[in-house]
Amino acid sequence: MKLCVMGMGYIGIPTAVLFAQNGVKVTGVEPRESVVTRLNAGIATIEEPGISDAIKQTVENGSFTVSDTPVEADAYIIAVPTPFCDDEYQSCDLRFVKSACESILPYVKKGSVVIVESTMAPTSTDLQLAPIFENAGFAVGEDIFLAHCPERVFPGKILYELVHNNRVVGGVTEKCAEKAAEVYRKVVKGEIILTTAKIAEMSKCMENTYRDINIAIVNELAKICHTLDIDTLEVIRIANMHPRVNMLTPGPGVGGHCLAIDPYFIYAKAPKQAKLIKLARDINNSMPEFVCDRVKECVGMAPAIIAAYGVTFKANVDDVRESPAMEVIALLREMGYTVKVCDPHVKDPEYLGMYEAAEDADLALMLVDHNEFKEMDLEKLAGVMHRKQLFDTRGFVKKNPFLKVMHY
Ligand code: SAJ
Repeated sequence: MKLCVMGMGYIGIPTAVLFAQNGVKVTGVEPRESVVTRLNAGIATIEEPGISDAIKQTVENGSFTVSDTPVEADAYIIAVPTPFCDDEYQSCDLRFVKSACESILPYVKKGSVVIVESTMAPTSTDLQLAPIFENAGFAVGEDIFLAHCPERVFPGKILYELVHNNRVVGGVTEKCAEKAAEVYRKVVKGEIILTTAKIAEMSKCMENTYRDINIAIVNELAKICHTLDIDTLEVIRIANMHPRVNMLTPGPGVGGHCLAIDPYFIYAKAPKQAKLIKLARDINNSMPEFVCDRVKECVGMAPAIIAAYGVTFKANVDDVRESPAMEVIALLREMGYTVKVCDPHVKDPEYLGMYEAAEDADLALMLVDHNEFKEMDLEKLAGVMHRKQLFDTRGFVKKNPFLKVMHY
């Protein structure tokens, strides 16, 4: 089988190498020239456990190559970004998905399978993508087979989850779903669930919305507990001892390219009904400001020096998309504070080493729970600080004799 994967990002690359490791000849397609060059040299362009070796091995044995143009293939997997539009509802922007579909039109032949993995608003495949192929003369479900198979892997565990997770395969027709399922059977060990394209779209958006709402409730709890002077993390620890309660962890907000975006895709389709969904988004979006208010309580008005730890949207990744940590840092600077930043996962000439960032600082502010920060020598940290205090928005730093630790 020949496979063409459109989009060499966080999903496209691991998907491509996984198929390449399983006897499929894979061409990755990517417009960014530097990414094409680096991948073809066997060099990883994303941070993800195991990905470097997998790229190197599949490029060296010739099963994975990358190009800036599509090729003729038996199956196409589209894994390009779906940002939100700059409109009132932040609806789903299908620009990149549509242009990927259009760019493969000259190569698609009778019998080709086209699978879109990018997250999309419900009804996008049936109403927006199928017509692209129909208008080019292909009968979808007879000549070509179009399906939406949302990616549901967890950054940090992508290579494992691509194989072991259940896979939802939503066809425009039943035959489309069956044909797309055949493609995934080559690599997936989890259950393959056949359904319609719009159920697949809605279930994917809803999974992330469900998690976003669950994070919103603990973030709201953090605000309530702050007002009432109650220890939030202890409340959650004890509440979670109930057999049917499993509260998540509050943080500086919700980021990444999934939870912070997908709920809007549903909201934009039914704004009058999607009240809770929108409220959860608003609560999570308000967290960076709440963090800044807490910082002001700790150090007083500017000027003061803040050492900010972590800029990524979550721990142990290099991804800063929609990162609330970035927003906190920008807001603190707007408030007049000097913010020194440390993040071992992100290369930036401005970023400092772990203890260097804390020199003369009035507060160490934990925004991401990277492993490096969990292993920090707190005595050494306190030793270089001006005021020995730490505010941990992620709840991982334990009380210690060297500095005062504050949580939500
Ligand atoms: N977060 C909290 N508190 C928590 C858990 C997460 O504040 O208790 C924050 C994180 O710090 C981060 C954001 O939420 O800013 C999202 O992180 P995440 O770890 O919840 O999820 P993602 O975005 O890395 O991956 C999610 C996953 N979806 C679900 O768990 C329902 C993953 O399975 C999906 O494949 C992925 O979205 C996706 O691509 O849609």
